Amino acid sequence: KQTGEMPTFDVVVIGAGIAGMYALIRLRALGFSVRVFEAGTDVGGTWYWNRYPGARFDSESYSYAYSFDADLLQEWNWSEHFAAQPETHRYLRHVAEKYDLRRDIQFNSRVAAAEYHAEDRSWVTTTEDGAKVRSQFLITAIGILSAPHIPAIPGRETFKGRSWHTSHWPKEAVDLSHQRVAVIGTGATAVQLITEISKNIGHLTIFQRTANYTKPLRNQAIRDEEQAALKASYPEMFQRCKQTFGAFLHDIDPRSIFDLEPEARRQHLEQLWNEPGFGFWLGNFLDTFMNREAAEVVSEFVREKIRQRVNDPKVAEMLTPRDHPFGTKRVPLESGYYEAFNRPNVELVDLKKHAIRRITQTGLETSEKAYEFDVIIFATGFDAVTGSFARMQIRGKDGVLLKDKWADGPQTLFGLQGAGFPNMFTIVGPHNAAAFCNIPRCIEQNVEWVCEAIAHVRKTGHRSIEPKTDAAAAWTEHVNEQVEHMLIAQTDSWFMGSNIPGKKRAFLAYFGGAPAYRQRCDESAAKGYEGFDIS
Ligand code: NA7
Repeated sequence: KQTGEMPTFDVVVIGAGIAGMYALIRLRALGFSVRVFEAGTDVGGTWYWNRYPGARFDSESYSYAYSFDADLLQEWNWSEHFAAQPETHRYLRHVAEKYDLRRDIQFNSRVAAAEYHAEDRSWVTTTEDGAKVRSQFLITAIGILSAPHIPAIPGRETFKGRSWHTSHWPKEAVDLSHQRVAVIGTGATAVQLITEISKNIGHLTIFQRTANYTKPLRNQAIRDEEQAALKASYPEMFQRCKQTFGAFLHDIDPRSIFDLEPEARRQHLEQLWNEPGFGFWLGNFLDTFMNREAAEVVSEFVREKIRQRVNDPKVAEMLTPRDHPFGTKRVPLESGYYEAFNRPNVELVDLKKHAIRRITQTGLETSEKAYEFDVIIFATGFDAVTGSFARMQIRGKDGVLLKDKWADGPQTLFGLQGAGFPNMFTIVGPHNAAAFCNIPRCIEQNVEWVCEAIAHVRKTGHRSIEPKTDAAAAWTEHVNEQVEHMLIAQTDSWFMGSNIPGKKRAFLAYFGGAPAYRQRCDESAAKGYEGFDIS
């Protein structure tokens, strides 16, 4: 449809990752006209951008796939229990083809701005090339880790070698086999990356600010006989994911770690340690998330494991985390990370001892010495959850900028809508269960809820929906209350927004668990969208 010169749709979706793709599928099925804008050249979102060597699932592949289409589940064979990025991207491309999604997606189109027009209760979305479209509803499907963070180190622009952030890995093959390479950061991304590139590299220097607790991934190929059993188990598996705290196959153990005698405790931790995936973190005792003494037992267990794997005691000590309790930052899963530090051409620098001073034409200087590099890789994470919103000019009622509204921390109802931003929905937005979630499970729930809400507004002859101010305030308070007693709130991380200099420290996720979250969303819908103004 055309309004003057401006193309008009029922719904504009920003982002063609897992969330945007599913939103498109659902909205089409409900009969809405949709335009999706995607900054990249292909579908896939996180799995399109993060193509660095070693990028791979930490969720079991089969538990991560879309669950809404039984045929799709049966026709797709995952090759490994924790698939690597190229396979996941291939899977998402397959879904795009199966549902012929590309015809409604405009690629190479980063959204610069979106503005609410109260007079006709519509949104006008502007892409970076200046093109505008109008829609009644706007759905952001921009992910939680999609605004790369590169620290403002002086001199960065003077570096004569090559340099990039892990989420912008060059598309052409990169040969590091004779290069002097720096990696800055030791988070989940760096742990995967370092393990992989250290296998064939000239010289690798890793700049670590905070040592991390990690856990062996224990990945394996899926055998043919397993494949059939997995496929047969899908209904029960997704049912289980609906019941667990983070929608993973693992669930938090409600007991206290001190319910077990030391020997039994040790055996239990060993057993969790030997399991594949996130069980050691998200299947651990509840009090390890809340109680320092409980967390210390687990922290010490992991420290011991690290020491056993690193040959040089000095390096082992540097890699041993002490600044925060286990599990309060996202736990990276690894497949040979520590062995990388036993290689003669891999060096670890402790930035807590010698901070980075500046980047030079030929490398990097710390307070101790100068290093020369051909390549500097920033594995320095993301301005999480709210960062991607802040990079767009989103204006709601009365021209209020979303970035300003959320300057002291986000205010939303269920992480799905902000007060003052009618008809705009935020899939996996701030204060949503998604950040601790096996994310496609939470994405499916979010998308289904939002699409139903939009259909409801239409069906009942209304034009707009937005959270009541007091309902959004109450949700924000509930979110903060939930996390107050958790150790996570006392550690600096992207969950708390405290990985970004100058960003207001505020919890960005929801720690009440995915089942409780879903229940709250469903109850609201059942009561005619309680907490929302529909007009
Ligand atoms: P993370 O987990 O935020 O890790 C970023 C890393 O970069 C971390 O080690 C940071 O150290 C380090 N960092 C950040 N800024 C600096 C500066 N200025 N100097 C030195 N080091 C710095 O991001 P990832 O990409 O690894 O993982 C993000 C998510 O992707 C992860 O949670 C998974 O869900 C997938 P710090 O710990 O802050 O001292």
